[in-house]
Amino acid sequence: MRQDLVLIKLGGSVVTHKERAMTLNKRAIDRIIKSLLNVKIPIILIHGGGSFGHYWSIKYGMHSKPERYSSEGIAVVHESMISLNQFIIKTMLKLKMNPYPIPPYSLILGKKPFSKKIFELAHMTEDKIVPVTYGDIVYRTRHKYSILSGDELMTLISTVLRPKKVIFAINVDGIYEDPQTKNVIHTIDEKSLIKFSDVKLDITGGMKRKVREASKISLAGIDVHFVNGFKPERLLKIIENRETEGTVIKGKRSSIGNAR
Ligand code: IP8
Repeated sequence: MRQDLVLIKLGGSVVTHKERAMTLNKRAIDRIIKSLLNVKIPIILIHGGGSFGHYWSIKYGMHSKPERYSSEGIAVVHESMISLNQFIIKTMLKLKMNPYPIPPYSLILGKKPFSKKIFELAHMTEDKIVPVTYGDIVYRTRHKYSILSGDELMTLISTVLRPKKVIFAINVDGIYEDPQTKNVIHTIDEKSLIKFSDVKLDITGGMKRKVREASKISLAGIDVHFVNGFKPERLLKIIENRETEGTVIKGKRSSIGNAR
């Protein structure tokens, strides 16, 4: 059963100025959060690290592989994410959206999603609370930590909760067919996903990871949308099932009759 829920990730390049260390994009945060006031179904929000978490994790040489990292680095990266999260939470609070920050560390058990806790996020939305979680450096196993990206959190939460809508708000109009022409691909289905991995389409770093996570979500039979976070009206249109600019990765239709 798909839950009457929208899961949105605000990309780090939307909520921060990625090229300037520790710099919020206050205008973008304000516009996108305000637009969410018009959403009629429960929301769970995730945000990325942008020039907060990414800036410091690069400085301290941290990545998604669990390793023994500098304790100082772990503390600094985490604190930077808390301060970015605090700003987003305060913006939402001013608008009476009842945000509730959720440390991502509480949503995993080792490599796996901690389903019981993830289900609780959906329960919290029944009380008109908006759970907000974020990419972060997290404890994995004894002495080992790793970066848990907001993109991975999208997969962990989507596969457990199966939200009606799963949306990545990014800093461009969608997934480009070709970065030169900037032609946006409107629909990606299973077949084109395979082509995607074949030709190793020229999607770099961040975008590659997003597409990888989105394809995992689509394998669970869920459509995944990519939309320009600087154009919040498009995000609303997706939620309202209206046509708009962006990319959708179509959920795989199961031959055994997956409820969609
Ligand atoms: O921006 C990573 O989250 P992302 C957060 O979703 C950190 O990849 C701490 C680098």
